[in-house]
Amino acid sequence: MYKIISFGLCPFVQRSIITMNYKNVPYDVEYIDLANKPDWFLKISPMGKVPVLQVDDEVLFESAVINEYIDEVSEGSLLSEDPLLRARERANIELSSAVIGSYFNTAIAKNKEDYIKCKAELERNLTFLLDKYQGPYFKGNDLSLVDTAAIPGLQRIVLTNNLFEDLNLSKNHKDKFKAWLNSALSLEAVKNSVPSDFEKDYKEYLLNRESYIHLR
Ligand SMILES: N[C@@H](CCC(=O)N[C@@H](CS)C(=O)NCC(=O)O)C(=O)O
Repeated sequence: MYKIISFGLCPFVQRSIITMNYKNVPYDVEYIDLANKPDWFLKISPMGKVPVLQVDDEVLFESAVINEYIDEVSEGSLLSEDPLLRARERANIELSSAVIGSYFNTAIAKNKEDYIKCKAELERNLTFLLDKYQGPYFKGNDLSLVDTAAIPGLQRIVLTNNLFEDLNLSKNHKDKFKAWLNSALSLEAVKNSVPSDFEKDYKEYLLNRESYIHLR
């Protein structure tokens, strides 16, 4: 049985949970407090970050790598067979990480100037990603590792005080965003990928950061 070391609000952990849920791979979860990392965790996590996946005596880190591993050891594949398509999917997984990073910087920016700067970066990252969205999932009818990597970021953007409304994206891109998120949120694998009080806890966590988007 796999064991994933988790922090309930972490989007990168959620990526791997979605992948394991979707591929029916059984796992245990152990939550840790990132503000007070236990010694045993620091000994196994090279960068002190979650997720970490324990596979017997081995430890895997980095959500994108964990997801590819899970995909490879389970039935079917969430990456294309064609090398060029597969490379493009991996590139878009990386872009999804940039979306999460620029989103988070926007959500926690302390002043208007930083907020606008980070938001512009988020808009740029999202525009590139949404340009390639086919619908209902990223590459069409089949869910892929791009979806499992991107969904946690999309979900958090709409949970953040007026941020989605504030995004300077075309109507077409906003429609694609909503369509993608709706398809994702209808999946059991996604519904069961966060702890039960996730929305409330996440909003509270952001509010406590006293960021520009909450105080303006
Ligand atoms: N690139 C990593 C990012 C993981 C990450 O940033 N995790 C955050 C929580 S969401 C973390 O563990 N932060 C702890 C720290 O930096 O001290 C991945 O995809 O797994």
